[in-house]
Amino acid sequence: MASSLHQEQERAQESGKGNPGEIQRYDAVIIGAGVTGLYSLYRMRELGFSVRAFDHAGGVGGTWFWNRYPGCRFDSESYSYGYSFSEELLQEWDWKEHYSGQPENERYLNYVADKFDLRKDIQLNAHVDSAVFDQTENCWEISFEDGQKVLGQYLITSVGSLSDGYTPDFAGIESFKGATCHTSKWPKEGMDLVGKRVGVIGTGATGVQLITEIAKEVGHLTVFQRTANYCAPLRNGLIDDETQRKIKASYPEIFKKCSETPGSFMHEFDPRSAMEVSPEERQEQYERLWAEPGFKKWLSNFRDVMVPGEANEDYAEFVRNKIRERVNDPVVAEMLVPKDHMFGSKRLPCESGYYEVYNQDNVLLVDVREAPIERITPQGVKTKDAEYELDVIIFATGFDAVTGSLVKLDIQGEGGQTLKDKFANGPRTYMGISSAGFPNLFTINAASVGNFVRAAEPLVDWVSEAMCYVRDNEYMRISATPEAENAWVKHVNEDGAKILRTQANSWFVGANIPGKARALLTAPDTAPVMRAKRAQVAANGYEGFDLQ
Ligand code: NA7
Repeated sequence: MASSLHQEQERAQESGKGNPGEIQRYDAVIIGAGVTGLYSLYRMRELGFSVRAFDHAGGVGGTWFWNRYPGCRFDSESYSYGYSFSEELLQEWDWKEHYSGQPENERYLNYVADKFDLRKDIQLNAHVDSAVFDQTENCWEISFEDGQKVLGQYLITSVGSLSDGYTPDFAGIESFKGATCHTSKWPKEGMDLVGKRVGVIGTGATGVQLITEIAKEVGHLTVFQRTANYCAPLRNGLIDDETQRKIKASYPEIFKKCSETPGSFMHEFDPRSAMEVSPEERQEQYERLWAEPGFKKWLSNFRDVMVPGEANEDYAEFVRNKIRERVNDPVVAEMLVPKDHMFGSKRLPCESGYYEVYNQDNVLLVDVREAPIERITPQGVKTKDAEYELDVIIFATGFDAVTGSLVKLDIQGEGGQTLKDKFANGPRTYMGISSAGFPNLFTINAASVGNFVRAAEPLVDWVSEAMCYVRDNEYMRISATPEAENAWVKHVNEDGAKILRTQANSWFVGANIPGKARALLTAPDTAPVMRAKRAQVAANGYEGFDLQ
């Protein structure tokens, strides 16, 4: 009898659903089974915590599950993006391309889930309704749309930084007779665009990848551009056997290099100033790096190319001229040349033939800053100047970044305060990871910046070690103190104002979402500085945290 009850409980634990009416309790409940959630699950389980991850998707992979639009791929080197925690995984997995595409990236994350037997602790198709902190039990009660509830001493939000797709509230959107789709909800079965009249709204990193790819098959393409971007050639390629061997032999060096650079990419700045060298030498370096793949063009360039000032503008003009060279019609070329923001103040898309698309006869570029979109009609898109008839409208209009997915979880801390209210004027955290009044909540998605997995792994390690510290010292809860939080918010606002990422209207500062408070959504510090700060905090007995 006892043993059958035990087996029943084990089965219930395994299915994760528990017996009817029973609430399962875990040390940590992880929301999200993307790159950060998968690693959080692995790491925390290794450290002996009972953990369960939940994701609203029907599969693992997060970003790489949802963003299956044509052309979606890395623009960090594939081998710098993968997990580093398992040497066996590193040696087993062959990246096929230098900048791997979504199907391969999704396959990789599924491979990881299988290899480390993560699926048994993951529940998919699980839509969180709310997460409420119970002050007497020191735990979170997480409720799901289907009525399921679970308890977790810790709540780990691995919900991604760019996961809450944003579609502008255009008038008449429901009246459109054709098909519509946001790029981050691209259907698994794909969309039939062959020979169709397709409109794409948005020319950020997503739009640039998508437009280049679908221009090969659509009947006619209309691109609605509000802001021209600085884009640079990706120069992707297949990885041959010899290179594969070299990559596998040099993972320690690759990861060491990434750990030393500001954004955790494998490119180091040239310590010289662009303005210190002769114009010829400067031009020679710009051209040489332009011919290289990926982000090297700016992250291995003169150190001041990525800071506001003369060098930044000099390089911006170099990139503008590269754009002009590739577009046949000078009027269209000028429309594609960015003039209203500094190079690097918005995310810099890498492309594979983007500008040549505008030399095709069946492609039309529409400037919707000049003539804004007034409404969507049953036939297509109506701007101030004209109506464009379409069969399909694709919204490549970005994300309510970093805080969007987080506040939608309806997280309620001490005294019933919601994270949504608390973040109404911008995020209020300590190092992006913890917020006063929300004990045992670690907002991993809000603290990761740069080359994603490189930033996420050390962060998850740090959080896991903090959890061990709490356990080993027999505390029950950990949360940021209001003083530490105030100091951090001040630092983000004051030091953030000096960096390139805050100089334009972009998702970095929430300026892409009407009504969202303008505030830097990530740390203003480089990745090595953030790691050092967190290490110092831990070494000082979790300074700035209240432990009870
Ligand atoms: P982004 O970079 O936020 O780009 C969104 C695009 O959509 C951008 O061109 C916007 O123009 C445009 N947009 C947004 N709203 C409108 C309206 N109302 N009318 C016209 N155009 C609009 O999102 P992505 O998905 O491309 O990239 C996000 C990140 O994913 C990227 O940084 C990478 O890290 C991966 P705007 O520039 O605001 O004028």
